[in-house]
Amino acid sequence: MSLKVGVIGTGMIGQDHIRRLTKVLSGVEVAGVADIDATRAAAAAPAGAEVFATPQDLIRSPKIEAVVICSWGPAHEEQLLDCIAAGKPVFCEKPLVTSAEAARRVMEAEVAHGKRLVQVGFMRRFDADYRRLKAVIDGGTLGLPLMYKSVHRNASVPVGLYTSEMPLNDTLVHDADISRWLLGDEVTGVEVRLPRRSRQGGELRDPHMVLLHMASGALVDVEISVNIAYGYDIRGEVSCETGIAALPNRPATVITDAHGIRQAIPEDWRERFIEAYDQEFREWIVAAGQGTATGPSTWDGYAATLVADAALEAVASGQLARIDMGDKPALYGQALDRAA
Ligand code: NAD
Ligand code: ISE
Repeated sequence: MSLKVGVIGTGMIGQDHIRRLTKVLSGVEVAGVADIDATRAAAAAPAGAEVFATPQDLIRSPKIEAVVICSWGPAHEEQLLDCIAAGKPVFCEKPLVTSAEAARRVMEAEVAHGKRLVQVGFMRRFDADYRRLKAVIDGGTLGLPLMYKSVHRNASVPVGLYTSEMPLNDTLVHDADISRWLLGDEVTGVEVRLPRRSRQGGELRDPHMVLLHMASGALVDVEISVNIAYGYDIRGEVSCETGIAALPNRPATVITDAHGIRQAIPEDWRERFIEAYDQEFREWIVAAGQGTATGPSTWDGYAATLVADAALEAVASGQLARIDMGDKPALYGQALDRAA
């Protein structure tokens, strides 16, 4: 039996997820699509899939058992609330929503429903290199993690569509989530420093140097560069009490020619995280088939939203912006170990 899925938002990542749901993964079928751009939805619809007039029609259709949201961040709240009201498991691309209040509304609805329905698209947690790195930290052989360095470089971002807030409320959310997950910790404060502006992005505020203060006292420094030109470069290194654990360089064919000896760098997130996206959907399909969700939760999406809000506040004030997450609903499990 295949899980019948409806995809909302058929832009860049929506099309890539439709490709993996139809051509790569098994046990799933894209039975419907919807987009405010009906022409784009029709062009992206796989053979046999219904093109729904609105996301609400798709969510409520008896043909659709589970939903994948790939629309713009500001549209996520309403679509998530509709999925929860319909009792349908939903995979929602990051950011979960675009304000802390919206995240709390989604959490309240899911808690009232009584069982997890939402998985957030923090795909790094499904990447084999990050999983091996976490296993080393959790194994404890290097002692406690003290500092983490997260480097997040994009070759370029869409001109005009990607604004100066987005390095913090669209891109940093991945580093915030992976830091919490890797270190088993919570973010309690954020500082941001603005280095010399890159001329690559015109007026765009880029790059950013972000410092996350963790509840354990560990510190995370994050470089966000979104117009670095040479490629999509993601790095991570954890400094512990008696050693260092780092992500490896991605294996790539070594080319030797008149320009020297070199290895290709991924162009963008689609290439760098291709296996991680596949794996996050494998695990989602299993959970959704059982009427629930696994992996990054609404609570995790809320945490990343608070970090984004605090980072924007820190840019404006030049000061440390503090975060108070409030109590964690029992639905989302115990407080993180090292966050106590
Ligand atoms: P995009 O602009 O290429 O596509 C977004 C699509 O959503 C468009 O086709 C647009 O018409 C549609 N849309 C907007 N509002 C809608 C609404 N109310 N109802 C239905 N459709 C609507 O953007 P994208 O790059 O595909 O990003 C989509 C989402 O995925 C964003 O939240 C983004 O942050 C996230 N994303 C995640 C990753 C990742 O690595 N996990 C990578 C890229 C994008
Ligand atoms: C994009 O939306 C993503 O989520 C990518 O993973 C990230 O690297 C990029 O900066 C975002 O704009």
